[in-house]
Amino acid sequence: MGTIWSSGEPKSREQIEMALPKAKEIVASNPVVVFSKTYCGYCAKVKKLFKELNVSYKLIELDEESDGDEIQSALAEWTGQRTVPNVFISGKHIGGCDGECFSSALLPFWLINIWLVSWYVTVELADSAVMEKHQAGKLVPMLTEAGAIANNSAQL
Ligand SMILES: N[C@@H](CCC(=O)N[C@@H](CS)C(=O)NCC(=O)O)C(=O)O
Repeated sequence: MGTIWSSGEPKSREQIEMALPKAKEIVASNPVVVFSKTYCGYCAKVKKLFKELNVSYKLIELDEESDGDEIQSALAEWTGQRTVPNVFISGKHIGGCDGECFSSALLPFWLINIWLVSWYVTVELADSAVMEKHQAGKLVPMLTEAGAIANNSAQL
């Protein structure tokens, strides 16, 4: 099992290349997929929201899979996102929970007045995360269209 900061030994190209089709197959054959880790607080937040919204989704706990590290590396190559949760709806990469890491990482840029670029990147990344999509009212329609919410009265 990996730690919060690393996911074990670096994976070989061959291992990643074997995991990539598996990750793609999981995403292609399920309307909603959450790649998660059991101890991850951000993942718990997304799982709690999906439970409240009554979402049917495929949950892959990477720290419980024998090839979880390889799948995580394959997802990183495929989507550019290494962290969990890593959420897909209708085959589309949605992103993580709330993008907090990205925003705080941009603080130094604000301090040296590259405010325009920082603003653009922050908005782009924030909008790609599950919580922001939900706050913007975009998540439930996506989930409903994907057939993952039976009754879209769940407008929490
Ligand atoms: N801002 C991200 C943060 C996600 C995050 O930092 N996840 C941690 C686990 S709690 C992670 O993936 N760490 C790297 C790893 O476990 O390999 C989000 O909201 O999704």
